[in-house]
Amino acid sequence: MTINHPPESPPVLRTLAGSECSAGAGAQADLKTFLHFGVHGLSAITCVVAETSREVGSVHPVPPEIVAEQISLLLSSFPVAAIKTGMLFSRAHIEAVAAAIGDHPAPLVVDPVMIASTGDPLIEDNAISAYRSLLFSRAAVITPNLDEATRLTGMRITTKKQMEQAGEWLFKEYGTPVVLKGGHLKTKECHDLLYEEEAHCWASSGRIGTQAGHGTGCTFAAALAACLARGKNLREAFCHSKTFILLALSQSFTWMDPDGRPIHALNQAPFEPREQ
Ligand code: PXL
Repeated sequence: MTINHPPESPPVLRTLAGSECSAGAGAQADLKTFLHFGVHGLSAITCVVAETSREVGSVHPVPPEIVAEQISLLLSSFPVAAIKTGMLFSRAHIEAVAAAIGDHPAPLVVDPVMIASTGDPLIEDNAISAYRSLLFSRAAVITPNLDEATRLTGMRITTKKQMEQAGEWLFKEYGTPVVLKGGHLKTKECHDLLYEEEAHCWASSGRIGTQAGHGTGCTFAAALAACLARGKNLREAFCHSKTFILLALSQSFTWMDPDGRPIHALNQAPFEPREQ
C-alpha cells in the first residue's frame, strides 16, 4: 500500500459575498471556482439571499459587525493570498469590510455587484458612493459588468468602442485596472476587456448557446482572484478566467421546475477537455 502525502498547502483566498442558495452565483459560486483552481477558499457571508436563476426572493443582511468579525478572524488566522468582494449590499457593509481589510497586502478583487441576472437590485442606492470612496482605489482590479459600468460612469455602453471609453474612464477615475465584463453586449461574439495603465486587451469568443448566464459575473471575478492568489499577473489571470468561464458555461446545468420552466446553474467545476 502506498501512502499519499497531503498535497502542498494551497494558497488561501477569501470571498466576502452574499450566500446565493441555488449556488449558481454568490459565495457558493466563488468557493467552487476556488476549488477548481486549487485554492483553499474562505468566506465571510454578508447577506443571505433566497435566490435561483429565475427569481430573487428576499435579501437578509448579516449585521455589518458580524461580517467584520468573520473577516478579522480569518485574516488573523490564515495566510490570505487574495481577497475578493462580491455582494456587499449596503453602505454600512462596505464601510465594515473596508475597515476590516485595512491595509492587508493581498491583492483585492472588487466585483461591484449591483443587480442580479433577474434584474433585481442587490445593493442599496446610497451604497455606491462608499464603493467609490473606500474600495475602488485600493483594489488590484475592479470587475463591473456593463450595467454596473453604466451606473458608475453614466455612459451608455453598447459597442466595443464605448466599452474602451468606459474602461478608460474608470481607470483614470480610480487609478485601478478594470476588467469590464461584456457578456451583455448585443453582439454575436462575447467581448471582455482588461484596461490597464499601459494598454488594454480584449478576450473575445463566440457566444455559448445557453440561457445559463446566472453567476457568470461572480465566477469570472472569482477565477481572476484565484489566479492572482496563485501568483499570476493580471493579464494571465484575465486570459485564464475567460477560458474557464467558457468551459463553465458550455458545461452548465439546466433543470425543469414543476411548472416546466427552466432553471440554470453554471458549472464551476467543469472538465478540462483532454488533448486527443
Ligand atoms: O451575480 C451576482 C450576485 C452576487 N452575489 C449574490 C448574488 C448574485 C446574483 O444573483 O445572488 C449573493
